[in-house]
Amino acid sequence: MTLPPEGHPRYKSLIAREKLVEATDVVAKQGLIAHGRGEAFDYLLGEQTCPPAIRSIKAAASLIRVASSPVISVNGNVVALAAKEVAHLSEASGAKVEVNLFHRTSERVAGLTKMMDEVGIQALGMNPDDKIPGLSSERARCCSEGIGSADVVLVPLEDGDRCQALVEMGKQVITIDLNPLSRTAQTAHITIVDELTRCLPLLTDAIRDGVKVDDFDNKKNLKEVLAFICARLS
Ligand code: PTJ
Repeated sequence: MTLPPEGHPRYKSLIAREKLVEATDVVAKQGLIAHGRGEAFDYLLGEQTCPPAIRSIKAAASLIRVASSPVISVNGNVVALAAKEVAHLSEASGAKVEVNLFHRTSERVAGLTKMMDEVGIQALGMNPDDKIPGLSSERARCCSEGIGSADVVLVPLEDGDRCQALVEMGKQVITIDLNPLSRTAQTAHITIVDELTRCLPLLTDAIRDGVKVDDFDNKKNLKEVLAFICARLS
């Protein structure tokens, strides 16, 4: 990995790019485009966890705490950027981890499973025996002991169709997406508009602290994120 100097103003951002570029055997090429889009939105947010995101993190922690079968669905970008943070979240919450890919190949699933293995997590996904209804092709494939039977699914950096399909299956869906306008952000029950590696430790801490939230309005929260961005721009 080509390391930028530590004091570089864009240090974290450059490290994230390097991680993705280094893992191009398991990260989809489209994942690099998705990352660039995320970076643009993070710029607008000031590369910080905004107050509405803090509230959605608490709501997500509260929901995961009461879930009976929570699952963290991971894709190429998520594992390349945040395998350790996902492992910590899984340990704190008891959530299973499943590799569930948009651009699925068995080589990519095997590579990503191995990367999760290296941080101590036995991820599901290698032997899918279930399907997410309403989705065509490979991206519908999932595991019955994972996403198939989950009551709460965390889907960071998800595509809109699959998020919608999970909601239609009756699951409670939490997403992490820097774009508050994306279809996923608008469809999930709880949307954390924050950068993945920045918010996962906050979510893990909130679960460990036993945070409880009684009511949460995702549409209202998304409006607050947009208001936060607008206020920064004006
Ligand atoms: O590994 P695969 O095959 O499952 O493919 C994964 C990608 C990411 C390519 C696939 O899910 C995809 O195409 O996603 P989208 O539809 O481009 O959506 C990704 C969303 O995540 C976009 O709205 C981005 O703004 C957002 N995003 C990108 N990087 C981050 C992010 N959100 C939070 N943190 C990030 N680091």
